[in-house]
Amino acid sequence: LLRRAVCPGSFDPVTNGHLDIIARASKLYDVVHVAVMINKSKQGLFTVEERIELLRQVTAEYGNVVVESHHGLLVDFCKERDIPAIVKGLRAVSDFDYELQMAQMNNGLSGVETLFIPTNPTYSFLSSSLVKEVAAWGGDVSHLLPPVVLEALTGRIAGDR
Ligand code: COD
Repeated sequence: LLRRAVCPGSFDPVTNGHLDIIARASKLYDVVHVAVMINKSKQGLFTVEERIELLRQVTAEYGNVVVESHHGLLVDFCKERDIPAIVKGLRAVSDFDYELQMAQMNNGLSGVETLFIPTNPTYSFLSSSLVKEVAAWGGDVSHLLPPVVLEALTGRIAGDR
């Protein structure tokens, strides 16, 4: 029996912070599903297909990571694939309230468990939205993103101007 977990998120785009959690989860489980959750009310900078493509490129080296998208509830994604565990990174106390709420809701809905990995302190301030904002104003974010993601982000911002 393969032990499976899911790392869900928006990944718009994937950062070194996300990648740190995915890499650590990939050492604990046989298969890690990365789920790009589709949120119709939140238009991203990257399309879901672009986010998946970037995630596939930067997770290829781990060998046991599968990247997929899902439109709907995370618990249904888990049920369809027999995934008993959600793995998430916890950055700071500010993440905790909302993460606890979601963990309890998801457990109540289907019995799925949520496990938290403490963020690498190097990335504790890092989020996709801050990276996009800093990059849009010409700030250096090269130490916060994998090279292919930096290239895609720089290209997208130049195209928007
Ligand atoms: N360091 C470590 N981990 C990080 C970092 C960092 N710097 N940044 C993000 N992470 C981790 C966190 O665990 C985070 O939860 C995850 O990566 C994804 O981050 P984002 O910003 O890409 O994604 P979010 O926060 O928008 O994701 C929210 C979900 C899409 C997971 C959530 O809304 C969801 O499950 N939606 C599906 C619909 C559903 O089931 N709703 C009911 C929920 S109870």
